[in-house]
Parts: sequence; structure tokens; C-alpha cells
Amino acid sequence: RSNVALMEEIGRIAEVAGYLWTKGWAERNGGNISVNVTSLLTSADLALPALASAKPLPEKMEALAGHVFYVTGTGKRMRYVAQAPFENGSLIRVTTDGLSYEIIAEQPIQPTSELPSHLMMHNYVRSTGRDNRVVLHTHPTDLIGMTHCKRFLNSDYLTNVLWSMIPECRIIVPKGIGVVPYEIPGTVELAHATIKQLEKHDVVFWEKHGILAVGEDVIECFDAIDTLSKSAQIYFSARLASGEDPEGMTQQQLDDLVPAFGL
Ligand code: 2HA
Ligand code: ZN
Repeated sequence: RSNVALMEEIGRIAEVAGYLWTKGWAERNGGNISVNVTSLLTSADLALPALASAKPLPEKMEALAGHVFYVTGTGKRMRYVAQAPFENGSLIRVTTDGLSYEIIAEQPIQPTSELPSHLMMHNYVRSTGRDNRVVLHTHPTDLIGMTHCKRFLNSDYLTNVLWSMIPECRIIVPKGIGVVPYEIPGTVELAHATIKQLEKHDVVFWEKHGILAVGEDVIECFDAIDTLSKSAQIYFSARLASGEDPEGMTQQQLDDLVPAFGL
């Protein structure tokens, strides 16, 4: 494609897809990415003809009418998204009535099974006035492992444990972590429960499944999850070293970060 701004953004998505694979967070087709690229497109791009007939969305997406997204393909592997983003994902356009979507480029690759939930989240965050562009879902082993422990299925407790492992964590994930109890992957129920958590948080843990982050930038979304993963690794290392729960930074040390970093 000749659109330089779009191809740079696709390059960043491919970069992150590669990280997800090398991190060990993307077994087989695990995880999915959607990025709103509307602002990067020319009017000719926006008017590209549909490559397949329109598919209905589960709900009306008013805030997304006419918007175009790059989305990873259903059953596609992140390690191949990294190498060939347009053979393992496609551009889709939400119809002007917000009721359905159509694939417009480059090949008729069917979007991720989580597409309805991704679009519901994009629609929700945009409707709150934020320039949300990214929904990133992935399967980090360490963070999913924590969701198998009942005591971590509490947003305040989980946030505090991970924040208190290293100062960066509160700085990079200032809104903390939301927790969603187990739901069947790809369902509207999972999407609704996640959207409830997105009222307060930009990162949500799905019990016994994975992590979802929203934001303006795909690299920043990756960094937030990566920083939480680092905190989890420090937590496990400290537990192994001492045989006990690490004390973590004190509440005072955590609170001092707020004025120091303008959080
Ligand atoms: O795309 O991770 O949650 C595969 C998944 C579904
Ligand atoms: Zn998943």
C-alpha cells in the first residue's frame, strides 16, 4: 500500500505481534489485536469497496460508524502476523449505521473471534470521549497464573501487590487493574463484564484466560502488560527467595509516586 502513515502503524502492530510471540504469550492463535486506523486513511482508502458481504454486529456501534480497523484474523498466529500482517489480518470498516462491518483490504481474512467484543470496547471507550485506538488481548503465563489464585481475583488487592513490586508499575499502569470472573471466550457477556471494568481501568485480567489492555498506542498497551508481567516475575522471585509473601513497597512509598510523577 502507498499510505505511509498506515504502513508505519501496521509496522508497529507487527512489531508488537512479534513481542507477544517471543514473550511466550501467544501459543498457536492465542490473543488478538484491533487498532482504529481511521485517522491515518485518505478519503480514497476510507471509500474502498467491500471484499465480502457485510456481517452484523451484536449491538449498534454508534461511536464507530464509518471507522476502519486493522484486526488480526481468526485462527491466525501472532508469529505470522509479525511477518505478514495483511496475510494474517485485515482492514474492516463499520457501516455508517453502526450495525455491521465489512472487510475492505487487503484480502478477505475473517477477523478474530473476539471482534464483536473488541468493537464493543472501542465503541464504549470512544463514547466516553477518549481517542481510544487499540484493544490488545494476550495470554501472559505469569499473569494468567495469578488469576488461578482466589485472593488475586480482587482488583484492589491484585493492583496493590503488582504496583508494590517496583515503582515503574504504578507509573506505567496508573489506573490499576480490573478483574473479570471467568466467562466463555468471545462472548458478549465477557465483553460487557470487561467494559464495566474499563470505566476505571485500562488493563483488565480475565480469570483463567488472559489480559486485555486499551489505549491510544499499541506499543504503550504492550508496555503496560509487559510491566505487569515484570512485577509478577518479581513477586514470584521474592516468594521463592524467602518462602513468604514479599512485603512490597510501603503504602507511603507508593503514595509518594503520585505527586512525583503527576499520576
Ligand atoms: O484469539 O485468545 O480469546 C484467540 C483468543 C481468544
Ligand atoms: Zn484469549
